[in-house]
Amino acid sequence: LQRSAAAEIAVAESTAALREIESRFLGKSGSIPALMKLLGGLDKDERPAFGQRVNGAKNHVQALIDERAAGLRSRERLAQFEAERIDVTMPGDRPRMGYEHILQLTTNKIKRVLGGLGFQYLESPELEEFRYNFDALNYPPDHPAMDDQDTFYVDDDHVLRTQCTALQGRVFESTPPPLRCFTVGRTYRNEAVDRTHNHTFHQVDCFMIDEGVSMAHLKGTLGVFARAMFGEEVQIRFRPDFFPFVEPGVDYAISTPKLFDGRWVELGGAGLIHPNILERYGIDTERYSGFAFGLGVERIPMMAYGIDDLRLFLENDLRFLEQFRGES
Ligand code: FA5
Repeated sequence: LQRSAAAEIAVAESTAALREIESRFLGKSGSIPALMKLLGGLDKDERPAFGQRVNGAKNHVQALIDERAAGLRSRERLAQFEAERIDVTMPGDRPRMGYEHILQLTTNKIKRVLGGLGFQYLESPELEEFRYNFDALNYPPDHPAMDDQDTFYVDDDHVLRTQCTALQGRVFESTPPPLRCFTVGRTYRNEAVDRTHNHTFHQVDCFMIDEGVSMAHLKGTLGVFARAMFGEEVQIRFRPDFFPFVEPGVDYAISTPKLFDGRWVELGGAGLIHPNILERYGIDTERYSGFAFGLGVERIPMMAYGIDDLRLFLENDLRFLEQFRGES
């Protein structure tokens, strides 16, 4: 019995196998305790010698098991260490880091530049009341821009704003001049989509009302703005244009020698705020005048990076967007 136990213990390959052997030989109903039970049936004088031998076998087997167990444990621990070994020299998996969208970067820059010129940034709703988008801005009742060919109507009184200029009435009705404010955000127009027009795009809209504000202030402000956005060599051209909310009205284009062969690209519209609007909000036109300008945000990175299709900005194709990783 002792020998067969020893043989089994010697080849036990795991702690679990050893435990099984232990219970078979030494456990409650194992073969060595079973021998002990025979003791009662023996002659009195045979008992001590038998008992001693069985005990001796029990201790011997227990010792073999303990010894083997210690060996197996250290082997198993080594195997576990090996399996869990970490190679600290392996290159790590970098977490995928997000980065700001090019339109967000442009918006941040616009905010820095206009904020630096003393203009206050204000939020204004994308789902806008018809009256702020049109009536407050001196549109006559039959103006074609109000046509649902051009404007997304949500109901009779609400539209998706077609221009960020809708901010003006909201400010004028609540805050007296002097004012210097701007907003940046999404605008929507129901128009045919092509490389330079989308149904959803972004605008900056900025205005200032104070004593003695003239076209010179407008040109000066737009000049600083354009140089901050496109660099020192940018040129700006103003031409007369019509918007119901300015008088006189202009559109302005920029040209830089680096891009589009120096061709003029229209950025937006501007002018002096129409006296009708100032009067409507009780602003004294003898004392105050103001300028306003608005422009397409997409036009800025288009010009700065030479992008010829503005639909790319909203398609979320990472091959396009990743090119602006790390820009500021
Ligand atoms: C306006 O929206 C006027 N609110 C601008 C303004 C503000 C004039 C203050 C005077 C005083 P306009 O419709 O031209 O004007 O649009 C201004 C600019 O937005 C355009 O020059 C262009 O850069 C951009 N834009 C207009 N429509 C789209 C479009 N569908 N997709 C992309 N950009 C557009």
